Amino acid sequence: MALTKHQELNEWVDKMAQLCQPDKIVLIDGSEAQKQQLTEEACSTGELIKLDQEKLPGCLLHRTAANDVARVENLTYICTRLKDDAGPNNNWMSPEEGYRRAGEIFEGSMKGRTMYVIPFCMGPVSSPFSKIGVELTDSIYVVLNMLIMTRVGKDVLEALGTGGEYSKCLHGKEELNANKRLILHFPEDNTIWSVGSGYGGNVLLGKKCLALRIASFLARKEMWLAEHMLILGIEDPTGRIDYIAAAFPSACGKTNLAMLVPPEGLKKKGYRIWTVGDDIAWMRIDTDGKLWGINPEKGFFGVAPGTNSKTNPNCMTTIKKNTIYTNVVLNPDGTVWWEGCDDEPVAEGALDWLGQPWKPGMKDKDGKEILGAQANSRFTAPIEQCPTHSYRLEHHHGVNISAIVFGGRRAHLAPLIYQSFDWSHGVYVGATMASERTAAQYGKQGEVRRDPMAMLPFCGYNMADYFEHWLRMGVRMRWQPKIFHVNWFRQDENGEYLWPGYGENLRVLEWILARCRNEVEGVKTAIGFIPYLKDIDMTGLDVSKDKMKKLFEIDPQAWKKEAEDIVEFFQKFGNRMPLELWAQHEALNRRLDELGGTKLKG
Ligand code: GTP
Ligand code: SPV
Ligand code: MN
Repeated sequence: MALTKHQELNEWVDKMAQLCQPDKIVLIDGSEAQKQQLTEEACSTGELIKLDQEKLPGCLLHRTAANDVARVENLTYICTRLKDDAGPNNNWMSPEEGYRRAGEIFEGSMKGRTMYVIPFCMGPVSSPFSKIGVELTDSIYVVLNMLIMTRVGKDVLEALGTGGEYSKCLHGKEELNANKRLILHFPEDNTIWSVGSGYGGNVLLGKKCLALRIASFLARKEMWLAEHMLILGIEDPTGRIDYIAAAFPSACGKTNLAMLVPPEGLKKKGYRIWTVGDDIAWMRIDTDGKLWGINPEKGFFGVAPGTNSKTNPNCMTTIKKNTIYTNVVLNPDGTVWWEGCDDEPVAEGALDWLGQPWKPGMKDKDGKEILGAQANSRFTAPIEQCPTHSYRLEHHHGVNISAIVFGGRRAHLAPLIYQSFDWSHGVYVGATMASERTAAQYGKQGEVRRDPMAMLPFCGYNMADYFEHWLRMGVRMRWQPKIFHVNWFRQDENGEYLWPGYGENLRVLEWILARCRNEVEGVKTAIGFIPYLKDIDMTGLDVSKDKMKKLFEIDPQAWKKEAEDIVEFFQKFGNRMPLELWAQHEALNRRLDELGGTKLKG
């Protein structure tokens, strides 16, 4: 019997099966029974470990290979016909070379294994926002993660019909050998080939590969935006909800902000937070001329270390059941542990993320503390388990976005918050973002790198064209969201964070909303508007005036230096770089000369 009613899809699956030579092909139907059966199978082979089913019902643990713990930007390629279309922001290979090189690795790689066929939808099934993909994989871990992260199964095939369009996604674990690892995107063919990895963003192909790299390419053609952004709603006591979309680089606070709990001091104001998404936003201009966004995912693939009941209580509730943990510590009682969770580590009998006996305080031969959980260890959990999940998650055109917030991890330079002067300047602020590298990707941790709109690793085409696209989107909107920049990570001279962050960030969001509603004035500085101190509600929070001054300090010398770094970055794009952004750059330099640094005002 044919696999599906979609003839061309069946033929593609056959062709890929001929290449990979699996023993069996199994269609994933989204049913609970099939999920249970696959879970049992993976537990019997050790691919997954069942956790204590009373304390953590439906929860599983997975350990990746030791060399396979994060996205691999150096092995990630955009395979367009023309190298320039991939741009200096991407690694490039010609499509021929890509198919040939990966094809050699895929060849016969599924012998003795099963190939699972996962029809999935990014966004509510049948929404005009949504895109369908089909992922072929030989990993049950991938199947079970995709069941949490995306909409999978029969109704997706139904929506696809006999000839609908879909992204062709092929994944194979092969030997999990870093020398045989490639993450390839063929945007002109709507195709993704990923081989040799079993880790998150490399293999859950609906996520970064489709929903950002391929989708950003499609979004430019179709005039919408596919962004590395959380979306959250803030409801005030009158029932008005304003939605904010925010782009921070990997492991820089999207999940935390998306699930924010109002701090004690602001509780009596009666805000309610609604979580729409924590990683990806797809946004379109609707007939009302406003920007509307959906979260194309339906689960979280979030960072474990540092997650606890103080920093993110909603998240802790979310991950108590039906959650897959990756690369955390296994306690002897079948529960899990990670650095910065609620509990003390157990003294005896725990296994670290590699499955080795581990005790707190253990040191390696250089005297460095051995982490129990991998620094980029994660949890996969359904969004509907989040106490604050938005009731509009299934709404086919999402929520109206009032503000766009960019932000990075900057120990120095960037103030707590500033607002761009207008849309074009806001695009410049996004395009000139920079952040310190985190454990979410291989590379030197802590090094500041330019990461425009938090999309450097995820833009599926030449970023100069992407900036142009952002500028054009602004022109097409009748009501443009206001654009802001935040930095929760500024430090004092002792390396201590100046701002307490997490729930307290609501105080900054309040100012953002007040600005969107034209309720407060801003102080004009060289880089944008900053708040009058009186307009940030500090009830119940003790941050000294001196610290506040440091948080808002704008050092013209340091900014001049930053401006030079920006020139170097922009120049990489040659004459493809929009002139508008060069004009914005000159304007910044001029303002730095004229206005100098900050004068903090009451
Ligand atoms: P990806 O899933 O990789 O895209 O990351 P993300 O942006 O969702 O990052 P996440 O919210 O998981 O935060 C990553 C790290 O930043 C965690 O260790 C958090 O504890 C820390 N963090 C988040 N918000 C704040 C904050 O406001 N202040 C400080 N100091 N740390 C924060
Ligand atoms: C990120 O690195 O930005 C993530 C995790 O959200 S991954 O899915 O691995 O890309
Ligand atoms: Mn991310």
